[in-house]
Amino acid sequence: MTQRRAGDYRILHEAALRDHLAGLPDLAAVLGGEPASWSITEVGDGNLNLVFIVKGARGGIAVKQALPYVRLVGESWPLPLSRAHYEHLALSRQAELAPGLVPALLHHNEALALTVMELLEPHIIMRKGLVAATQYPRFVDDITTFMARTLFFTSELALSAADKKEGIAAFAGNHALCKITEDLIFTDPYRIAEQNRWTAPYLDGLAAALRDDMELHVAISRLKLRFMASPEALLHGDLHTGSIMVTEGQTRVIDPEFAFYGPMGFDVGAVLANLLMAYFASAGHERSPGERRAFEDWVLETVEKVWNEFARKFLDLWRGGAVGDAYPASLFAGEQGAARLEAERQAYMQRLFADTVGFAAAKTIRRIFGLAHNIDFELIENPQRRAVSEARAVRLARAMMVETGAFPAIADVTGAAQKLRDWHPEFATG
Ligand code: SR1
Ligand code: MG
Repeated sequence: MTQRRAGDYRILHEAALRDHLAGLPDLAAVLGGEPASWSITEVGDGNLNLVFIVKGARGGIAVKQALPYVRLVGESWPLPLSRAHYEHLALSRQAELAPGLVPALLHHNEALALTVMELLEPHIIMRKGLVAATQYPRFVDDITTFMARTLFFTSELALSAADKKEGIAAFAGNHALCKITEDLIFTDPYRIAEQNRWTAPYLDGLAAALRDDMELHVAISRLKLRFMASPEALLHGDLHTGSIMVTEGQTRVIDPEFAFYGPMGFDVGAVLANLLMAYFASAGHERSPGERRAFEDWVLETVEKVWNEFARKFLDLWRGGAVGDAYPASLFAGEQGAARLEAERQAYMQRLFADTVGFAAAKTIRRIFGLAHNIDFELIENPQRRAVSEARAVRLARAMMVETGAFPAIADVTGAAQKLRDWHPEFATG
């Protein structure tokens, strides 16, 4: 990693960014026209960084700069700029492994923690589209290709032990971002923490119940340990629907600043959890009963297809060209060996599915009781209606986390979600 010299970094506001870009001929050519004519708009609505859209006479670019603190909270919560280095590294790796599914990289300045990418237009953040009940026909194929290829090809199923360890080492320094996840997802929602919040007063009882629920504390702690101690593959690390930009015909995965080597189910579970939250939030957005049913059916169908297609593609890669150091071919010779290896692949996927179910549950609970919420629920204006949607999601999540074995297949998850669609928690009926 390039050494960052103290004093090299400064936050680039509009004028400084214009000067910086004007000094980069390749980018100036993409934009076209005189630098003074470029429009520069800060559009970042994420929790951590500055994001600018810059447009010139010829074209546009997206510029992301890491701040030395958590934007959502402020300077009281410092955060290393090195996350921009890991994000750039992950984006480069993902571009090789899943071409066309991440934004093209145009420029990176390590000292400024600044990355310039192609402008994705007319793409929108998928979460916004889901709130508006938009269906995305390409999503399943694209996201499952992205996950199957980035996870498989960075695991020992495809890599030598040495290359895998080099990969782990390259991302090992991103521990401050891992720590955010360890605290905000795997710890804080289950204890009193200053930054927790929920839809009060309706969910006060549920929040208190989470803090006393020992079965849940064991389950979340097991998941936390898996997150911390299972470097299976290079994860995106924050693969929610706010990290995916879409049109009806294209999907692009953005923002891998939480990338590190972790358990594969964490990425897959993130996608499924965010679809399930879109499903439960949908009832809270309807203006007349049932008006979003077609969308809700599509979401549940998408949940099933995401797992099924991911598993199919991952297994195809494994069956087709596994040259990694795990499962040496010489140990699985002949017909009997082939059959035993295939049984082992099925067992591997079953274990990965159980991880996915658990992590999806953890990802759901953190968005309802932790610091960082999502607009799926937050944009439901009436707090009681919001709480009803959230309570349904939490009921499913608790079951998924504590009774993971009761969900052996993805249809068990969608079936349980469907049953909860019209369930009314006590605070709504009393
Ligand atoms: C303090 S950062 C809060 C959340 O924003 C990111 O998108 C991650 O999900 C993180 O947990
Ligand atoms: Mg992000």
